[in-house]
Amino acid sequence: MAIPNKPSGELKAVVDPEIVEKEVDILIVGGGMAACGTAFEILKWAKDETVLLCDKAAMERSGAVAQGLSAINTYVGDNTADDYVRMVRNDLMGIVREDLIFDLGRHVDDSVHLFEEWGLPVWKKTDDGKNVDGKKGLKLGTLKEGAKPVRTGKWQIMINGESYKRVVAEAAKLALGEDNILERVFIVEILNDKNDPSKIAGAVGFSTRENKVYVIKCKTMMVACGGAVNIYQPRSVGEGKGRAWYPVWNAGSTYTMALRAGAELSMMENRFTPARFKDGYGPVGAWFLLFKAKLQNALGENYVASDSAKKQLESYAPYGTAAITPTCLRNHLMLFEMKEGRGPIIMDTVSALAALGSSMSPKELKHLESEAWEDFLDMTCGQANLWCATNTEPEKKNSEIMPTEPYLLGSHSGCCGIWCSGPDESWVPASYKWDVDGVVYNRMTTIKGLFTAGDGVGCSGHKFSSGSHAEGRIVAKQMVKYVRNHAGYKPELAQTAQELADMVYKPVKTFIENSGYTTAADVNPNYCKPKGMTMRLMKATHEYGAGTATFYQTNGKSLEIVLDMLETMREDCEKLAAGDLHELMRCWEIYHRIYTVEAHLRHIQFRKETRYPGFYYRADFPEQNDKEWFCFVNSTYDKKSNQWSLKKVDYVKIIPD
Ligand code: SFD
Ligand code: AMP
Repeated sequence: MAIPNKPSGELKAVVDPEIVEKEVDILIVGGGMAACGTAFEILKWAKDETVLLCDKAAMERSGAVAQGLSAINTYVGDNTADDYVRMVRNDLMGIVREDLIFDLGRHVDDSVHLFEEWGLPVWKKTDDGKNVDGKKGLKLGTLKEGAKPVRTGKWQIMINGESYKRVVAEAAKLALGEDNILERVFIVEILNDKNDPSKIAGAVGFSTRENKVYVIKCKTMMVACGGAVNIYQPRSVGEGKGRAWYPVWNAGSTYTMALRAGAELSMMENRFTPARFKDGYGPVGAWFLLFKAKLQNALGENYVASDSAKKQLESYAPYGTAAITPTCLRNHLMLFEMKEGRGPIIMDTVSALAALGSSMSPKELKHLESEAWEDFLDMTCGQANLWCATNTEPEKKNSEIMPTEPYLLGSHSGCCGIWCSGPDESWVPASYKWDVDGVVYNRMTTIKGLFTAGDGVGCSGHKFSSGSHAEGRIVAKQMVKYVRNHAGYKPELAQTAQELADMVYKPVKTFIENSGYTTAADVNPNYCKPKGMTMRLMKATHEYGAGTATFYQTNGKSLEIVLDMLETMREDCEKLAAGDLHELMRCWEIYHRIYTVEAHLRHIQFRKETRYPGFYYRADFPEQNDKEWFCFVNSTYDKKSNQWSLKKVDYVKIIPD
């Protein structure tokens, strides 16, 4: 249940927090789109089983959809699931898990229909081809009844989505029941079974509002804590540093907790470096697809249509020459212009709105302009603020577009994540599915009983908000099946509850024991604060790990240097100190970020080619090398020996071109 905000200030942490022990059958870690899908679905299948959901924040506004969204980017509608696979495969340069993507494509629309049923306003197309927004669109019926959505691209539909997350969370909470939900509980570590470490046995976390540690035993668990943000130096510094495109609160917990539990990761080398409105991080999709805006270089040229761009794209055929240019290659073209000295890149909003408005009445034109603002007010309101602050009226003044710092995620236009079993169907290759005692569990990781969804599932990007929800629902059913098939399993933890609490609260003890040595709490010979560690991490990845400092380039030597720095940072995390509960959360966030970015860079080090030009470049292997690298890269980490192992895994094509 949610705990109200404190009247003022952060709660001081104490050395001996209360320990709360719980035992449930099913644990859901995270409260975002995927977890809300699971929460909504699970009690339909779990009749006698107990379920608990833990979110580090309050579900109404947690995760990537906190600020709302203006579009649902995956709605299959009249398209086919096969075509959805083809689109994702092309966008991600060929190497994807087609079983997972197809499985998602055939289920995703049902979640979108539910969102609309729960009150999410969806734009509609009238019979005479006009766009009407959500409220007016109600008269035209629902998508499920056959009303036509306003398509921006082939897969995306427009919504009035400022309250999207509230709508989805409300349904999730009502279905699961407040008593089965712990908000403001940050999960720190997944716990393997004492007798069989290949199995899941529970998790440990702490409240960010009370001095309490939660030790939770479970038979099965889903980890769905989103992607990883603030692992690279953002372009904005100083007062703007807190800004990012993806949710600043998601700290790679999904990947770090899974890898530390021994789960195999896949394609962690993939990242998403989105092109966004500069400094405000406003998404570009609606501008490209709905408003049909074009980009210009500094010379006012439509560089995307130039001969040099064509030549660039041809060298990455068949993806570069496909009807829709993959997201990374769109970035590559932009970076090419910038490196040639023809930046900055400008989005011509003025011409786009003028062209659309040319056949409109003044009233319709006003509405169009308000849609342009609403796109950001519903999703990234900082961008609308920046427009105000810079006197930008998009019908009068163009805006700059810029590739941002990199993010790690598996649900948007990226595909890093955890290696998961596909569905138990004959067309799914044997290497894509595995069983526990003869039963295959869809979306189970390589650790028995540990599932993931949304940003957590590797090799299957372009799920977006709707697909993440649908995937969470798929996992719900699988977890219930797992629990039923393991009814006799008694999870046992290797550590006592007190040992776990001491581990979680170690930064508090470090602070309390040492803060008296200095007058300034942030400067101390015996500890480091998470803020300092964050700066250290960002500087290292920025300079050596293909951050914006080097136009996203790295090479073998730089990787050696940064990986060495990360090892030292992990050692120094032993000295992290937290004076209050918020800072304790920051300590564990930075710990999660370091492991996650280390996995990312180890994968980049292993893959000796440049698979995603525009997202990152191996300057020492600048080409795409299909002969040697048209395969997945998977990794595991052994926390006892601190050893990483990486390997190639065969790609299997399922859906023909
Ligand atoms: O415009 C812990 N996304 C878009 N999706 C769309 O469908 N349309 C869009 O328009 C999209 N765009 C967009 C998007 C996201 C953002 C931030 C912007 C714009 C500005 C992407 C989707 O939002 C995304 O795909 C899904 O939300 C992913 O779902 P999921 O469940 O994998 O992640 P989450 O929703 O972020 O939730 C994570 C949850 O985990 C919690 N959490 N809980 C406990 N312990 C820990 N250690 C935890 N760490 C994290 C979080 O609190 C949260 O509840 S556009 O750019 O294209
Ligand atoms: P974005 O706002 O960049 O996150 O994009 C939203 C959606 O539009 C995603 O499905 C993108 O793949 C798609 N998209 C964005 N820009 C383009 C473009 N120039 N061409 C084709 N699809 C795009």
